[in-house]
Amino acid sequence: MPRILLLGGTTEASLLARALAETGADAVFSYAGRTAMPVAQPLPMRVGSFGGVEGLVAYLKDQRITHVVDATHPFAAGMSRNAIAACSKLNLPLVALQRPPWGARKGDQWTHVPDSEAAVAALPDAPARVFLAIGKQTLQPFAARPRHHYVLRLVDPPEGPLPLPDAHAVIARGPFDLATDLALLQDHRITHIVAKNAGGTGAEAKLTAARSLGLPVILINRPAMPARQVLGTIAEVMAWLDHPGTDRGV
Ligand code: 3Y8
Ligand code: NAP
Repeated sequence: MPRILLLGGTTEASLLARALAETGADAVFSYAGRTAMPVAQPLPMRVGSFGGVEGLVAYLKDQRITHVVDATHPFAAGMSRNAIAACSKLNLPLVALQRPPWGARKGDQWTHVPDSEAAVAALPDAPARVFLAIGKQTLQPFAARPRHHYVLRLVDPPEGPLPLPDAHAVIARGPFDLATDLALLQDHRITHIVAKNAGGTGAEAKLTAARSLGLPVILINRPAMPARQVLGTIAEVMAWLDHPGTDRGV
């Protein structure tokens, strides 16, 4: 009977948690504890960081974990790299559950950039009204362009002052829908959108709204990841858990 560690924090992780709970799987759902009140899961939860690779190795041993599913966000590169290192060290089967990146459609005005610094450089010189839909961890680079008006969307109210002089924070937790995101872009007279190429459905509404309003989007590419086995659907992960096979995924 496999004992599974599910590294969560995404829509796909929540869907997989439901599938595992329905089959009575022995699994633990892990959050980093990045938000004040993470959504409850139908599995036993642990919240908080592990303490680096060593902490994760100790956890995997202590908890007698036999399989790790990394269903974290494509931008949660630190956690994913640690999972690869720890599973390799313990020779544990690891698989990543990840959604494909978003692709532009005909007529979309998308600019792809490698990181937040390049996203700042891609903003116009003239003052703009920017929907900064990247959360709160990577806002600092935008302080270099204080003349723009920024609308941020955060999960929790900011604890201290934002690093941007002209910014308005919308407090909301996704997944988001088209009506909400259309209203946000129109109400705030947004002229540019900056987003991470997260993929998935939970954050896609702003791109659909931008498309219908003919607004330009600056999209930050995902960080590069070391080689690992990646699956795209819940069904594939469930099958992998039954037969992890020779390819341990690390
Ligand atoms: C703590 C768990 C589920 C998971 C839902 C998905 C969808 C809604 C859209 C916008 C973009 C953003 C942000 C976003 C989305 C889902 C998913 C997703 C983007 C929660 C959650 C945790 C987090 C952490 C949070 C980050 C922030 C990023 C906001 C829960 C709600 C911008 C990413 O305040 C902070 O410090 C927030 C930090 C990491 C990115 C950042 O760098 O600031 N997610 N988001 C997880 C943990 O503790 O382990 O609180 O319930 C989960 C979800 N957020 O179960 O249905 O699957 O992507 N999350 C991005 O994609 O760009 C919002 O506003 O349009
Ligand atoms: P990150 O930068 O890759 O992780 C930094 C550190 O946070 C990790 O090294 C680990 O600490 C801890 N950590 C991250 N995810 C964890 C998890 N699920 N369980 C336990 N510890 C975790 O991660 P992040 O980008 O801050 O993302 C944090 C969480 O938010 C993840 O669950 C991710 O899925 C979710 N999320 C992130 C984004 C995003 O844009 N980054 C978007 C949506 C959801 P130790 O090394 O000390 O163990």
